[in-house]
Amino acid sequence: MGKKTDKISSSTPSVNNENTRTGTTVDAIKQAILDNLHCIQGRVPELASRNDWYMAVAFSVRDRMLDNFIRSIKRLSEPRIKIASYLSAEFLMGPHLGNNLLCLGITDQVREAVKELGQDLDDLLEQEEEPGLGNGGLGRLAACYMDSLASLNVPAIGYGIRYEFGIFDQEIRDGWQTEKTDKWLRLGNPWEICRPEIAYTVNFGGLTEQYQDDKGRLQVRWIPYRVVKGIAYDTPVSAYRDDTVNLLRLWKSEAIESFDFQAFNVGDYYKSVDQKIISETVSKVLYPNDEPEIGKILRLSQQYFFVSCSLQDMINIQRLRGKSLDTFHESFAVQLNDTHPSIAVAELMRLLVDEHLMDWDKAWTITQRTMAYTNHTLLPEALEKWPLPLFSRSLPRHTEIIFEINRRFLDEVRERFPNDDGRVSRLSIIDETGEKYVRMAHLAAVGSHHINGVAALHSDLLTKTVLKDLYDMFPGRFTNVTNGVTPRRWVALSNPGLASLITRTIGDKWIKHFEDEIHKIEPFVKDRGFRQEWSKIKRGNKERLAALIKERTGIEIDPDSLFDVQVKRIHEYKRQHLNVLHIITLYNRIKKAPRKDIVPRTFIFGGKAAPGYFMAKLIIKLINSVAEVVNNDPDVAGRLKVAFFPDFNVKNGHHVYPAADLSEQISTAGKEASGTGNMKFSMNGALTIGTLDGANVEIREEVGAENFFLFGLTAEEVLDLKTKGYAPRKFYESNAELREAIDQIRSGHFSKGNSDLFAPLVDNLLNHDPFLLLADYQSYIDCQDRVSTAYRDQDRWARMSILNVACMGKFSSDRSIQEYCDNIWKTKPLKKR
Ligand code: F58
Repeated sequence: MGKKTDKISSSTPSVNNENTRTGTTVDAIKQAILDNLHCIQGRVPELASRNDWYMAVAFSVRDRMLDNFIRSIKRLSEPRIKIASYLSAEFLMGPHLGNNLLCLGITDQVREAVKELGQDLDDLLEQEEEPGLGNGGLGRLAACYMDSLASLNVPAIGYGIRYEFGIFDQEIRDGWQTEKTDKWLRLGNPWEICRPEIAYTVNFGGLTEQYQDDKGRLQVRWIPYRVVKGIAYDTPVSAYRDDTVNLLRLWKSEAIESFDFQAFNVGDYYKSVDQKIISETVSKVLYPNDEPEIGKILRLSQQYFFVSCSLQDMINIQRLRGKSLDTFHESFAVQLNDTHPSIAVAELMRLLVDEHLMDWDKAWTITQRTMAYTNHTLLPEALEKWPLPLFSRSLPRHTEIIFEINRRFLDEVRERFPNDDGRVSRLSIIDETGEKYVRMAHLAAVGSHHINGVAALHSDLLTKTVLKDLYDMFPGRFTNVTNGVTPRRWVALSNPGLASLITRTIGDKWIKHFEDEIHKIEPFVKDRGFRQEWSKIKRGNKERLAALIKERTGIEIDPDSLFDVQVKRIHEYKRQHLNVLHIITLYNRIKKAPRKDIVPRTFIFGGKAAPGYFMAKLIIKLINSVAEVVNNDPDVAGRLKVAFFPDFNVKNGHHVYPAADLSEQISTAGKEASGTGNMKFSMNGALTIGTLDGANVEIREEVGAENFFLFGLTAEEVLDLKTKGYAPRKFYESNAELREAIDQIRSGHFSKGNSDLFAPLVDNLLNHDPFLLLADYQSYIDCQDRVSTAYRDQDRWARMSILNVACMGKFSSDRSIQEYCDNIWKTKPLKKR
């Protein structure tokens, strides 16, 4: 590393000091770290803890982002720039330090500087507690999109909630999941900037009343029962080797002072403290469920809280631009990440009509031109709806507004489809078929100019199933944007070995222009040396994962075995238990023919279950129970191993995806909206075994049928089978291997003779099997046999692996974001200054 010594002028005030705040030589960075250790952590090196060093390094890196951050924020107030506002209740950003070093291009210098200070950069990277402000795919997608927005120089703000406690930490005790609160802020968060002066008030409860304004017009005033304040916390999100540093603005809830004073003045000190606690509760904790929980008033408060703060913030930016609210939709493209922020439709109406006295029709046009809605699910039970009584108690004014939106909307429906009361009732934003509910997907769809699914199959099925009536009403609004993931974090950062080989082979443009560049490695599939190097890198990644699994679980795994990996939330539709049936089948085959030559496999699972999702937790217990039997049976030693990697999160994902040989994408066709883990695996050279579900369909199209292990019923066949009447027991009775596996689970073979433990799982499979495991079992097993055969030919496997990566260009989130910009937001990248 070149160690140019930039002279430090003693007369330069430190804030403007080129060297310590912005310099990128090893010496400048070293000095910066020491300064921050001294000035921010208040420590001398001899007494500094690892966290002190981590903080000092993180602040030094952040310092180097600030010039561009400040410049990018300033540009947000330029009148003609259209800002993409990504509203999401979840942002699963993952650890920042490594990614920011990568974006700034200073990893080597910082590594050296840290080394000269007696520290190890990898230890400090490990020290970072990741902000787990999301549950899974949806939150991680938002993070990949923030990365791409910055790298494409699109002016953008991500708006969300600064949960004090993110997704719980998972521990495995006696094979069961236990949850521990995620105290991610405990040691401080060096990446955020708190901005107490950027604060908005948010009302809850109370009632509304009419009044006449000074022009004699009838207006509505909301008199709330409670008022809380939202404070902005800003995190910079940097482009890869470019100037844009966008803004992730998360809101923390606090008490408003006036409430304290009110109570204090009448002497009720405790009541004022109560108020503070209640107010702070709003942003306290992320709901850890992967399906919406009906009737949780706090969840509705969270949604309204962050949406209201965000829209008020946008209106404030519009004011700073000196522009009228009449052109709000020209300044902002608001994307609703699922229905969680869909109250934005009613809130923007309220702000425009009640607070800014705009007339209804104009406000509605602006609202519709501003909002767009992304749907992420096909499970009808996952479509969000709020019980009307609860909703109207919290948001009385929004209820009125929604009723008025609905009244006008249903008039349109009646006009388009006369004498079709069934349709009117199905389309109504208010579900009145029994207990009354507010249907959030309907609110979002009615108030948006575009509605998109997240993979081609998903977008198509939406128009035929859960959103069919809305599609019939607004066919022109529906579109598809297939998800993508960022190649920066998911290849360049997490798989440095592979990244370096690719760069040595085709140059480094692939990191920024993945879609156009990555296919250039394809010709090298013919190069034996390249293939060997490719395999060597995978082998190294597998060794490192093996060491980590040993450290975390005590389980020893063989890096020469096929690493067969399924990491994702635990859910019945994702069918981790189908994977388990395959493990048991292989186990039984070996037991029957101990000398049989089989391809050694290591099955690796990871993922969290919603704390209240009994069946998902039982599946975790099943995996661990089968693991215990298989891993300790001398007959299968050296051939089968099963490991459950605890606490799967972004940070752990960095180690898992690059080490996989086989990626399990085995959901029931028609249930997984897209999947994004499937893309991360494939980008890292794992082959996929999967159904024709979500983005698997498009991955297979890209990599070619011959490089993808396909099995199972299609979405259409699934529907067909269910309509005709599905009898899982028939499959059980007619398939000896399947019967044996299920009987073993039932009899207690994997649970020390306890035949009660897995009874709910087995009963469900035999009597209902809503996700068709038994119907797909044989097809899956046969496909897995083909996988094993293919793996025997390591050279062929390497070819397939290379082709997988070469064909992944489409699945860069840069491509997805470009489509959002071109087709939905009509935003343009910032022009260079
Ligand atoms: C996921 N949804 C989809 N929801 O399941 C997955 O197929 C898709 O790839 C991904 O979105 C991105 O589009 C998902 O992760 C949640 O976690 C919600 C959290 C809040 C409650 C409802 C589920």
